[in-house]
Amino acid sequence: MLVAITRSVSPNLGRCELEYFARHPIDIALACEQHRRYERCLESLGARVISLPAEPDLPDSVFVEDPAVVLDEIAVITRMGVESRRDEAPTLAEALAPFRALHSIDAPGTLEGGDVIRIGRTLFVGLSHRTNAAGSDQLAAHLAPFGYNVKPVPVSGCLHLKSAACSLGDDRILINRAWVDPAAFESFRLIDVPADEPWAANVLPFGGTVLCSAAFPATRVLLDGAGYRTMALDVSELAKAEGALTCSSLIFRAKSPGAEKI
Ligand code: CIR
Repeated sequence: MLVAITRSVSPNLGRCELEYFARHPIDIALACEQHRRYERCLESLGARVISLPAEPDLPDSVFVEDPAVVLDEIAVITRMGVESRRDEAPTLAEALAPFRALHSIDAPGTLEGGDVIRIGRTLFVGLSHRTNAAGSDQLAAHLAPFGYNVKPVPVSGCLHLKSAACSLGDDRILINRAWVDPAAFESFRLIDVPADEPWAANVLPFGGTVLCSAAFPATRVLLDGAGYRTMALDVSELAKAEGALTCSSLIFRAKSPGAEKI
């Protein structure tokens, strides 16, 4: 059974962190509706959605991808690059504890899940404003006993590595080469986002479908043409907070902690 942990939109999402976007008013009721549709979509594709209650004092807490990295064997609770988001971790750790043994990233390390792309036993870790080399090294140390290989990848011009590139669930990667050196992904086939949709690389392959943002129709056409089954979701309000498709869920296979084999 695949589990997707999500968290309802904070009524204070309008006070979110922003790195690259100008602040625009966010329609909270619409953001909640879009988020519920996202959850229903994951359910329809086969996930058991565990929806955590909203955290009014934590504006960015809907973006549950960032405070944790969940592997088949363990989960690593991250130390986020911005102070305002660090209190998101404890309740997420509580939600993950029934499923995985928990490890953590500690100071001076910083790491956000949006900077981590896992493909098989390789984790590409974006070195961004939010994730530093110490965070990446700590992640590598936690995961080495399980046979994972961590490859740090410099990212510039966008929030996270997953703003610049995402796995399409096979041997292909959707990428904006302006923000990440494609040499990092030399053993993969690359699909470039259309020039007029630079923020479109953040897509979520799940349940045989690639979830795309409705704001990027040319990217969807491109992926349809490449043979993917796609589905467009309107995430306009979460996008104003610099969120996209991967950031609002933590998806993993259900399993009790302690069941892992080294
Ligand atoms: C932030 O700046 O942390 C949030 N406003 C957006 C986080 C989006 N996270 C993600 O794409 N993984």
